[in-house]
Amino acid sequence: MIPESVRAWVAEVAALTTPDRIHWCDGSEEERVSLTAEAVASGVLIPLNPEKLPNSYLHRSDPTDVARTEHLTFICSATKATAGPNNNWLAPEEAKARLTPLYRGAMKGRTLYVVPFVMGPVGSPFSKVGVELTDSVYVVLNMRIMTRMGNQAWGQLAGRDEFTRCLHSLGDLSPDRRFICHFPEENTIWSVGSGYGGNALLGKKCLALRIASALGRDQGWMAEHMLILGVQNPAGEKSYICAAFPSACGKTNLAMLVPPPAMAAKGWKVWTVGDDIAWLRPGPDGRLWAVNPEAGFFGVAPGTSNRTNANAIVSASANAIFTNVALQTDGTVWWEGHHEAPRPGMLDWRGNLWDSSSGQPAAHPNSRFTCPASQCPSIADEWEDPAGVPISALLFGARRPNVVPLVTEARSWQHGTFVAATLASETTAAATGAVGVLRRDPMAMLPFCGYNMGDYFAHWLRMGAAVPHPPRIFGVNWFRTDASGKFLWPGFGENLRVIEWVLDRCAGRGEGVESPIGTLPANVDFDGLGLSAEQQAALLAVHPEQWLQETVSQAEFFQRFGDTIPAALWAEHAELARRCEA
Ligand code: GTP
Ligand code: SPV
Ligand code: MN
Repeated sequence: MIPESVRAWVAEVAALTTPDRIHWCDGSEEERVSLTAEAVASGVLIPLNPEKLPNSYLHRSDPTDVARTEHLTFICSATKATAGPNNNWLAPEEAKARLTPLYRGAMKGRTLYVVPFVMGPVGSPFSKVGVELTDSVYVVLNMRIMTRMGNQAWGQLAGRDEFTRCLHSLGDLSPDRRFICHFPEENTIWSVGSGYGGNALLGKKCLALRIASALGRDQGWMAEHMLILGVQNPAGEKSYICAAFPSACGKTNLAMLVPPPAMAAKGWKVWTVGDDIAWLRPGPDGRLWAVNPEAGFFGVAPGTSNRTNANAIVSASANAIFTNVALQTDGTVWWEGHHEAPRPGMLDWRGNLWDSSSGQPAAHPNSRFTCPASQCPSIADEWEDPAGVPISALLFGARRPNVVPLVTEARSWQHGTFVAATLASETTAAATGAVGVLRRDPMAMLPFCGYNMGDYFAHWLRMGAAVPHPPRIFGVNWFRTDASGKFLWPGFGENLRVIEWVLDRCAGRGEGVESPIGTLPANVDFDGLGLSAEQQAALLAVHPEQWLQETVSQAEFFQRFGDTIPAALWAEHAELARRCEA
């Protein structure tokens, strides 16, 4: 069942990395038990309270290895132009010359785990197979949750040679010897020097976004940094939407939205299909259909509570791996924004006694929980449907303290592509580097697009033209603040009020008011939120002079991409400036 090409590659990697032993993962429960015991014995995992968090563990990563490292992430395509200004680029031969010495002997004293996995439902012709070779048992146990891992992947391959070769070693964990390299032309990923999240769980950002985006360009589909949500209105009409927000800007939370009591009482229902990645392709009905290629959640812990995201709390209440959270004395976990109170004796994410007066967070701001999607109380029955779900609307949102209103609808697919291509957000702790700096993050894909973003925008325009009934496109912003820096919008469950208007627009209902940047809602249901008339107006305000300023920074961003920016997007840019001046 295992292709000869896999055996040959494993032998080649073993000769280079010289592990003490090789373990071929089968994905079985016995294997999970024995690998977990191994991880506990070596201190990689700390068992948590078996009554309160059954079968769950804490992992503390190296303190210098706590987030994706975009400056150490490379696209190694044949030419720099195909990688584009949005990516770091290395020539494939040069990347291999640099990384090979870092892999040489790197697995001495360690086990080489062979981790076969499927992204997407098993048996679906659209799913993709990867094989990750890694020396991290933490990576294996996370991949077991995040993907369909084990022998089923060999079945999915059915003897074919079509799989992504994912090579990973912790190396010495030094940021000076850390590289995350993608070879789209060889369907290969090489990662070394990090054990964290998107740097090391290679099925996620590396395969399902960077490699997949390039495949989608060639094959007529799209790999996007989007959640997938099912919504049923009181009339019983069920619709699906996707939403792209940059890292740590609210996808998991929107995906698990709990309708506020007043809307639940009217009959609103919400289901989760995916929380981070969507693969979209044209369906036979001329709409775009979305599949969640993942099998689990790798969610941001801070801010997650019974009040903000009860579904995530339940999802991660068993069979979970927590990374870099704080540890309470009773073997439960804690982070900033948790609904429980921190108790004396709590250990911080590094394992030191936490001093609440230190001003230091107890959990790392990018601490995370990994848990199976099947445990989510709001998971949709159809979440593993190989055909996916038909998408009515695409939302693009980010952290914008000012300028961007709560919601606007784009005038067309082309205008919506422009809105998405000019998305900007304050940076977060999900990647190393400064936090709170405004940067352009088109489609929330700046760190994840595996090729030149100008060509990616062209692909978006082509996809819209290829689909007779494309989703409507909306811009949203949950993060607008008042003069004192306080969020104007309550967010979380209340975001369903915005979605109500979005779905009304998709159904041809929903009153709108034209503005220079798109259609604003004539009325959002603000009832019961305690917002003053000024606050309501501030949430929806569009100031043409601020948007004229935006067009300057949009132009600067587009200019970096030279003539790869489609003329249609420059036309939308000119049109925005014209409308602001009018
Ligand atoms: P990645 O997993 O990094 O791709 O992030 P994500 O987009 O899934 O972000 P997530 O939903 O985990 O949210 C990140 C942070 O934003 C958490 O601390 C949330 O509590 C907070 N957040 C999410 N939704 C809202 C909202 O509607 N309003 C406010 N104020 N904060 C929110
Ligand atoms: C993100 O940073 O967007 C994540 C977490 O979803 S990671 O898997 O580390 O990329
Ligand atoms: Mn993400």
